[in-house]
Amino acid sequence: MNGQGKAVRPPVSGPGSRQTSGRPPQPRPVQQSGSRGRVRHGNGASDKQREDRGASSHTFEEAEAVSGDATVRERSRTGGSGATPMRRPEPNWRSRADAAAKIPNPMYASNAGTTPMQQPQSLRSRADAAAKIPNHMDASSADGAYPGRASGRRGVCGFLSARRSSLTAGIAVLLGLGAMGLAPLTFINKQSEQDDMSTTVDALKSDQDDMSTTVDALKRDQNALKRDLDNERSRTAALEQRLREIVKALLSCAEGYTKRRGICYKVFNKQKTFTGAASTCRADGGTLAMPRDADTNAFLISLYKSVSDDRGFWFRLLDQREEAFWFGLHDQRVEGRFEWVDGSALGPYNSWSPGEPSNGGGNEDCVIYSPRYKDKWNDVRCHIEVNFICQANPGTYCVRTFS
Ligand SMILES: [Ca+2]
Ligand SMILES: [Ca+2]
Repeated sequence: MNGQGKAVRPPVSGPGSRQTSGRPPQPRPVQQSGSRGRVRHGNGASDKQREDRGASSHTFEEAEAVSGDATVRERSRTGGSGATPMRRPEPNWRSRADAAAKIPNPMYASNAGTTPMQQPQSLRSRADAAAKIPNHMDASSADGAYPGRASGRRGVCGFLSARRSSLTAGIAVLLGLGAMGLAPLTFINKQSEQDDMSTTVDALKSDQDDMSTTVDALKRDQNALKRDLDNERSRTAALEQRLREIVKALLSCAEGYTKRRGICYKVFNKQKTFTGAASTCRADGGTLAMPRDADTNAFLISLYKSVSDDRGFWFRLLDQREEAFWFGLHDQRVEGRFEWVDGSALGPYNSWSPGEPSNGGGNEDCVIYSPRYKDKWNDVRCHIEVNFICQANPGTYCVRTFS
C-alpha cells in the first residue's frame, strides 16, 4: 500500500528533492479504480477531494483553504517534523477523505447514477452541467415558483396589519405637520393671487370705463347719424314729391286747358289784336290754335261756343264789336299765301267762308272764326280786337312754372 502511495505521491519540495530544478512536475493522470485508487494515489485523491469540496462550496479557492487547514492541522499533530501527510497517512484523514468522496454531488451525478469518479469529466463539462441545474432563486416572476416571495408578502402584510393603527397615527401626524408647514406658504400664495386679481380687476374696470366712454361717443354719433338720416329721408321725400308733381305737370295740361289728342287748348275770352293774342299764347308756352284738320276745327268751334257770351241778335246788332276768335293763320309775309303761326304752310285742309279770303281793302291778312259767317274762316284786318284760342303741348307750362 505504501509503495503504491509513493508511486503516485507528488514530489515534496525541499532541499533534497531531485525535482527542485529542471522540468516542473506534471500532474499525473487520475486512475479510475474507485475509492481504493483515490486512497493509493495520495495527492491525486487529495486533488479530487479539493475539486469535490470546491464544487460543494462553489469555489475552488475555498476547497484549497480547507485542504490547507487540514494539512496544517496534520503537520501540527505530527510535531512539525516536515513529513507530508501522504508520507504518513492517518486513519482519520483517510476516513474523512473517503467520506468526503462518498458524498453524492448532484452536479456530477450522471443519468446512470454513477459517481464522478466513475465517469471522468473535464472541468468545463462539469461547469456546463452545473449551469444546467435549475436554480429556484432564478425563478421568474411570471411562473411565481419562488416560494420566498409569497412568504415575504405575507410577512409584510402581517406587519402592516399589526401596526395599522400606529401607521395611521404616524401618517396623520405627518400630514398635520405638513399642513402646518404649508399653511404659511398657502397664505403667501393666496395673498399674491389676491394682489394679482386686484390688479386685474382694476385693469378691467379701467377698460370698462374706456369702453363706456366709447359706447357713449358711439351712441352720440349714432343719434347724430339718425338725425341726419331722418333729415335726408325728409329731403328725399320732398324731392320725390316734387318730382311726381313735375312728372304730372309734364303729362298734363295747364289750368284752363283742355287736352285733345295730346294737345292742350284754351279759349281766352279776352279781346286782343292778332299780335296781342299771339303774345298771350306764347306766354303760356304755346301758340294760337292751328286747326290743321276738320276734327280739330270742329273741336275748336265747340270749345269757343262753350265759353262765348252769346248776347243774342239784338245785342250783336247794337254792339258793333265782332264776336269772333283769332286762330293762328295769316298771310302777313306774302299776300295770298296763308301759313300757320309756326311757319308751316296752310296745307290741303281749310274751312273758308264762301267768298273768302277776300282781302277786303287790301289789308285783310289775319283769319278768325265768326258766328256771322256760320263759324267759317274769314280774313280780316289784324289790328281789330277779338277773343282768341291758344294751344300748347302738355307740360309746356312747367317750363314757365319751374324755370
Ligand atoms: Ca291778305
Ligand atoms: Ca275777308
